[in-house]
Amino acid sequence: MSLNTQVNTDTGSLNQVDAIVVGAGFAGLYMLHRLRDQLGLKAEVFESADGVGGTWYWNRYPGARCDIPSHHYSYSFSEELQQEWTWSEKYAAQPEILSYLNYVANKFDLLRDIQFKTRVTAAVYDEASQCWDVETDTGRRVRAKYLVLAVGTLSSANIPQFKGHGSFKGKTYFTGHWPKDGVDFTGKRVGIIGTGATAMQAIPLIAEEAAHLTVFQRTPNYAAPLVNEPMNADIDRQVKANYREVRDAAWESFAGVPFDKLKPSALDDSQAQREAHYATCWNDGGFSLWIGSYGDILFNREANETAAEFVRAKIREKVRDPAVAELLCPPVGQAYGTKRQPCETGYYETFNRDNVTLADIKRAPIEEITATGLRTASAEYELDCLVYATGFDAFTGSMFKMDIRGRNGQSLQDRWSAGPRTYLGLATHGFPNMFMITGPQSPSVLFNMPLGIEQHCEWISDCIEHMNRNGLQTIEANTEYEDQWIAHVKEIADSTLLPKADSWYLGANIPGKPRVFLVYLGGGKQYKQICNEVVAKGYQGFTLTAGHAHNSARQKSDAALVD
Ligand code: N01
Repeated sequence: MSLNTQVNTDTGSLNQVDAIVVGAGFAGLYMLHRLRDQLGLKAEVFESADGVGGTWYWNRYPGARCDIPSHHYSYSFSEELQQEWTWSEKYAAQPEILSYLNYVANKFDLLRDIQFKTRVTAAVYDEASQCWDVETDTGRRVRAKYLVLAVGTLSSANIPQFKGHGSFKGKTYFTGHWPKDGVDFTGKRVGIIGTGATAMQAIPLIAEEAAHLTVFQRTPNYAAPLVNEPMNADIDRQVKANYREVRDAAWESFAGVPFDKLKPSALDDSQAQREAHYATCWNDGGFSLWIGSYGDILFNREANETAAEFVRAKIREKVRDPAVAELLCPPVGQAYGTKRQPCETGYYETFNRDNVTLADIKRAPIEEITATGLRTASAEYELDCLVYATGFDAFTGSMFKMDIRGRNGQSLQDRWSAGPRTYLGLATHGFPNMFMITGPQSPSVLFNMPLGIEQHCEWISDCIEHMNRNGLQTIEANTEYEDQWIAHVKEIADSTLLPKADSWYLGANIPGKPRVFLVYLGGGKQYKQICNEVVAKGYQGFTLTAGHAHNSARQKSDAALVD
């Protein structure tokens, strides 16, 4: 049994539940399962889409697939689930990942507590009740003791506002909001803006269909081959027979996916040895070159340049026209892997096709979107379809779309005006009982997302269980621990080359966004240890309170309800 009542407030009645979760992707689904099925709480999930999946619901563009092997890119919390789900490819494509998440939602009977087509517009902390009052665009008003933001790090699209934005009379598509029924580009003149991980997946497939594809590239990117293949039945059997060990090995690794060829320094090897080692990692595919080749390439410029030059040589090998190859090669000075390394399948070879043109919009920027296409500083492009693969307002974009107000009516956006301030990427001062899953300053996007999400959901539900068992009403991060955490995240990041790149890890892709490195780079294992130590030390760095006197009856009842 759990709390599920109506309460009367100054502004009328609203439903009361124990916890509200925003978002029904990997994070929201597992959070609901933990809170409802393991703690026995009344939890409600709000999701703006009409189905589960989060990022995997929206990103249906051609070629969308994970680039961490499917066996790793999945939940580990249920052995039964691990055994009964079989992936069809080494790296699952978006439709299969979405089917998986639907399967999970059905298997754990989650759908009945998710309100679809419902966007949370505001969440305001009410000092009197010490609860969160949440409003939605469907007019729902719900009060909850706990608010969990499971909104995803890459959910809010970055749509550049070029002059003439909206005036194109052809079809405009956004990769992060792709039509459910797909798009038929047959016979069309297509333009795509962007050459990040998304565009690199989409471009080869769009090129196969379109009459002509123009790729508008501002910054060339270093990509490595994905090397996808149908699932090998023997590997699947082996993994399933040893899933515990597979997951343990993932947690032992830096990014939540094990690589077994990592050597300490690129500079310790001769050029021939290095090239052989890079070639092996390149052929392994995925992130093997990026995080599985040499330990110093993301720390030391000289070491980094050896990897960068290896990739440039591969691009020159693959692309027949030397001028196009040069344009696709990131220049010396643009370090390899300091922006997230995309994984590609036939991307570079696509530029050998007669129906594909590469437009350099660094040299000749886009000046205007026109009714018939777009105009750059050097040419006019007539198009039937224009695709924006221009990335995301990462980490904070989705949070700031809601009016989140903590103590004293302070908005999250105001408190974070100089950049996100979190403790462990899980909580922020002034916003009691509000948790973030894979929030800024946690390992998030530089760790295997499903595993990182599980660790956060478990930490949060254990914390809530602790609070309810002990009759506590609020938990709030302390500013001095927040300061220490922010400094710690920065110190680790600054020891690497990553903050030197203009990447979305720093918000550098969004005009006006504070430039703050938003990922904890100490590795998932170390991060998990820190989170566990915080708990072992009695939630060190948090203030936990028993709440107002008038709430004491409720605290007791909460405690009784969950015990
Ligand atoms: O976005 P991006 P993405 N004018 O920001 C260009 C994850 N992901 O969606 O580099 C012209 O990387 C921009 O140019 P520039 C993954 O973590 C995972 O591709 O800023 N161009 C760039 O080329 C990834 O890192 C998978 O100069 C403009 C592109 O648009 C993250 O999502 C698959 C522009 C944006 O690249 C984001 O990737 C795909 C402007 N005004 C993505 N604004 C998996 O496999 C932007 N651009 C799991």
